[in-house]
Formats: sequence, structure tokens, C-alpha cells
Amino acid sequence: MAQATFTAEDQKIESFRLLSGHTIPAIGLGTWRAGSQADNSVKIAIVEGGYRHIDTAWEYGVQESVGHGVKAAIHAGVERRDLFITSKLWCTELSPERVRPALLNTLQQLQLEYLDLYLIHWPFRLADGASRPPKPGDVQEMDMEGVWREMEGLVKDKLVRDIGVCNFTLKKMNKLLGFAETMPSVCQMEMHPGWRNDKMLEACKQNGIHVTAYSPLGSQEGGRDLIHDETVDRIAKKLSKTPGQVLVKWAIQRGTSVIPKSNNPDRIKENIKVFGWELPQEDFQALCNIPDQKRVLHGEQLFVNKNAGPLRSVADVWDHED
Ligand code: NDP
Ligand code: 1BO
Repeated sequence: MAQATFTAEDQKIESFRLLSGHTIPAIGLGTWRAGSQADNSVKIAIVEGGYRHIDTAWEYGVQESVGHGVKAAIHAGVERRDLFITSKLWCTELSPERVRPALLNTLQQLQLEYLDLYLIHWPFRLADGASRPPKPGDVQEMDMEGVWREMEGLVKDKLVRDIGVCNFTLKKMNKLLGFAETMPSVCQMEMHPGWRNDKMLEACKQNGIHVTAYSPLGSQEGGRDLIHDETVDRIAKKLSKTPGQVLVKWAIQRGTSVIPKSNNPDRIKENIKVFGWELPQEDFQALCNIPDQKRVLHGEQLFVNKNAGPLRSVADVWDHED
């Protein structure tokens, strides 16, 4: 259940409580493909939009720019302790001895002393310089337990406040829960009305693991254009909201935090104006009934080698659970 907090500008933003007792703001700014504009987008989001949550990753190649944006926001008077900064451990670093150096590198790029949340980006280890799609040998054996112990060590040493995962399946989550001494606080997954992924959401809820919904608008180039979906458009018109706001609100009403990406100042500010009103149950349900459920981020280019494996199909990537 979301709880309300207030930013310095008295804008009400909701947050969710994590297993650790910390809270995660219900809405954050995504930074994948934000490019060199990331610093400006982050600053505008925090200072003008009232965002307190920023989602980034080493793989996005924007951490230095994001760090500049965060620094500018702090310079403008926002306190670091009021921000929630998430980053992710990339696949090439998924061996125990690489975890801490990767985190330290991320902190240096962001110019921060700690992260609020550090996530395993994808549960597959890639060789340095892996091709897309991978050539034979690029997808390697992974010591998940050893990697998780190192993630737990980062919490103990106060370098990160919470740890979690992305792009997991029920099978991988159950395996992780079998050896985790520190529970994953967050599971970040693709979720929007075109890919609800109810099974994973329910499993996480049952284990007290909070879900963050990524690609909530259907993602970017090559994604699914939910902004112009007829159901989304009809509900937006009826409620005098924008399609972006309807999609973000749907995610929050499902109990997930949500991280829409935008580099456009007006859309950044529009996407967070989702508090103080609700989607009526019939509209929420209509969004849950959008047909043609399919993933946008299926991982084929990153991980599938049809001939050499070890992942020979998208179904293999998702443990044949879809
Ligand atoms: P989103 O679903 O957030 O969609 C972003 C696209 O929508 C951009 O093209 C943006 O363009 C446009 N947009 C933003 N707001 C509006 C609006 N109000 N109206 C119309 N168009 C709009 O895509 P992402 O895939 O980027 O997902 C969001 C974030 O989730 C990522 O940036 C990343 O931080 C995270 N993520 C995590 C993954 C993981 O593996 N853990 C995988 C994928 C994403 P413009 O910038 O021009 O506004
Ligand atoms: C390749 C990274 C996908 C976005 O998180």
C-alpha cells in the first residue's frame, strides 16, 4: 500500500515501504537512452518536477551525466537523504570478485557515497566484449549465490541501502530465496497494460518483495506504442488526463513503483502529476484487459544464440514460464 510523503515544495508524492523498512518513491525518472541530456532531465525532474527517485544503470552509459544532474539538484537545495538513487550491476560483472569494484565504479561515476538500491540487471553472465547477439561462449556459467553474498556485503558495509534483481523468473527467484540471507527488497520487471506479468507480480507480493515496473509507457524505439492505444486514449480523455498519466497511475494502483523515462521537460513534469486522483475501478480493469500480452524487452539480442546456446530461444531466457 502506498503512503504519502511531501517534497520540499509540498507536492504530495507516494512511496512504498520495502522489506528493509526503507521507502521507495512511487515514481522515478528512467534514464535508459537519455544520452547526454540525462543531467538536464535529472535536474529538471528533481528540482522542478518534485521527483525523488532516479533509475539508472552502468549499461546506460549515462551515470556521469546523471551524477551531474543529481549534484545540481543538491546544489539547488535538495538533500541527498531525500533522494532514492537506483543503479544496476551489468552482466559482465556477474562474478563474485567483480561485484564490489563494479559498485565502486558506479558510485564514482555518479559522484555518490552510497546507492539506495543496487539491482542485478539481468540474471545472465556475459563475457567481456560479448556481441549482440552473443557468439558461442559469450553467455557463461554464473555463480548466483556467490554474487548475492557480495551484494549482501555491500549492504553490510553501507555502500548500498537495499539490493534486488531485475528480469527474474519464478524459478530464479525461488532459487535466490533459497540461499539469500538478505532478501531482495525490489524486483524490477517490464510491466505495463500490454505485458502485465501478473504471475511475477503476485509471487513477489507473496514474498513481500516490492516490484518496480519498467517501460511503463511501452518503452522506446521498437517498443509498443501504448500512448496511442485506444483504451488508454479513451480513459485519458474521459478523466481529462494524458495517456502517460493514465499508464503511470495504472502501475501505481497495481502496487508497483514506476520509472517512466523522458528527456522532455513538459513530459517529465506531466508524468508525475498522478497523485490526488484515482483511476475508477472500471477503467483500471479495462486497462488490465488489453489483449495481445507480450514482452517488449525479451532479451533475444542480448542473450540468445540459436545454434550454440546455452540460451537457444526467448523461452529459454524466461525459463519457459510465459
Ligand atoms: P518508457 O516506457 O518509460 O517510455 C519512454 C518513451 O516514452 C520515450 O520515448 C519518451 O520520449 C516517451 N514519453 C515519456 N513520457 C511521455 C508522455 N507523457 N507522452 C508521450 N511519450 C512519452 O520506456 P523505457 O524502456 O525507457 O523504460 C523506463 C525506464 O525503465 C528506463 O529508462 C530504465 O531506467 C528502466 N528500464 C529498466 C530495464 C531493466 O532491465 N531493469 C529495462 C528497460 C527499462 P521522450 O524522452 O522524448 O519524452
Ligand atoms: C540493455 C539494457 C536494457 C535496459 O535496462
